[in-house]
Amino acid sequence: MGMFEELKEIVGEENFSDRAEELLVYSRDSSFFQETPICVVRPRTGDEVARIVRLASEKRVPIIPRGAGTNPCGEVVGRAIVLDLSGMNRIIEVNERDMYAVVEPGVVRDELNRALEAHNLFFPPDPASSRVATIGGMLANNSSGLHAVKYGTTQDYVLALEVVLPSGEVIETGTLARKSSSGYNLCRLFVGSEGTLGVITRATLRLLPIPEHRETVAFTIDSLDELGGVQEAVMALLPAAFEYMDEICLRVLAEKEGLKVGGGSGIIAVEFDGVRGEAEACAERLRGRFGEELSTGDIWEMRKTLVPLLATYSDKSPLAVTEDIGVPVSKAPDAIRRVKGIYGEAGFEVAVYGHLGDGNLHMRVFGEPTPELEQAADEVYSYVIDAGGTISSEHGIGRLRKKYMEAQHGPALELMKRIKQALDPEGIMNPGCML
Ligand code: LAC
Ligand code: ZN
Repeated sequence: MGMFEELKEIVGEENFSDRAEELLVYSRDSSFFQETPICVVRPRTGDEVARIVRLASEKRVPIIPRGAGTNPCGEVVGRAIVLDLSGMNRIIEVNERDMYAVVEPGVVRDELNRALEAHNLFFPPDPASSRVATIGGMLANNSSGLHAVKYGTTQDYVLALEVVLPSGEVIETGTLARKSSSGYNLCRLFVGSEGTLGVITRATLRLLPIPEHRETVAFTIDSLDELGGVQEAVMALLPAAFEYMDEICLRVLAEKEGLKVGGGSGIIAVEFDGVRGEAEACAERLRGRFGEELSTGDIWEMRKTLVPLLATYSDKSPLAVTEDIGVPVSKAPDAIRRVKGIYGEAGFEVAVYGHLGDGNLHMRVFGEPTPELEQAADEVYSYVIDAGGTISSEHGIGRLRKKYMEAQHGPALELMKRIKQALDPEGIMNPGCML
């Protein structure tokens, strides 16, 4: 029997495709990479995943696990069997007393939180793509987003994982206890591994009680020189979200979303949460201190739609190149200046925004992926590494940033390669990604 026939036998005819039009859809993620997969399979159970991976391992055929495909770094694009896990979307258990949920990887982040509302619980990591991003994708990238400044990242909420290893063998790692010092932390190894070490088929996630109140304050700034003072004032109050958007973002939000704003060269949006009186008091401390105060009605909705909105700014595409760099928090204002300077000198316009409370800056460069752009990106990354920062705060390495891994990690990269070799000696799991 040919491999396609065997795959059909595992997942059923309707969950297999090698039709050109479907392969075209799976040939892209949110990056500018494109490659046609060999075929697509949509497993429904962990057992099916294990059988598929075992088959791929026997046949030495590459395999790429995939969620919603929101990754902007070419992480799930390649000549491989694409394993679309979005159909494995059951919430298996919610435990209120012990505050955890057991979920399959295809559960969409916002849908999980909607289901958790009835239990007065929530899963804090909050990527801008939360309406579509899957838990599996978030685990694969250690995603975080808007609330990381107070709540941390996906890895901080993983109690246990079920993983199909590249051989097809299934392991469970972690416990239901809130903390553990037992053995190597394999959960942390698989989180952020971008589908290169195995397939996560089930996750036990730590949850928190929903805060009683959320209070938002947003205002404009007139110049980047104010950012240091703003950061100091906001960080001292332990914000739940702390976002910056530059002048291009401000203009796009005013034009397309009707944000009412008189002027300014950027926007700061801050959220406090917790007991009502305390959250309100924190916001009050910021009011009237900086630029024009903005109506906060849907500022977070606007913020979450920024990436698609930036596509309307120019007739050039808003490219994701150096789009989630991270620097020590206090260096963020300087990093914004440097990034704008580097791209500006190379002749590119760039929109910069991001999670100011984490020192995590996003940017979209308007243009084409030319050698000049790549050179400017090289410069940005080398500045970031020199500043003690990271080439990726939350989106992962994918195929886009592989070439910077050595500069970032030095000899530790060799150890990463040895781990990969130990777990996946045939190199079938998402080859070409990350390492
Ligand atoms: C954001 C995504 C790009 O924060 O991480 O908008
Ligand atoms: Zn982000």
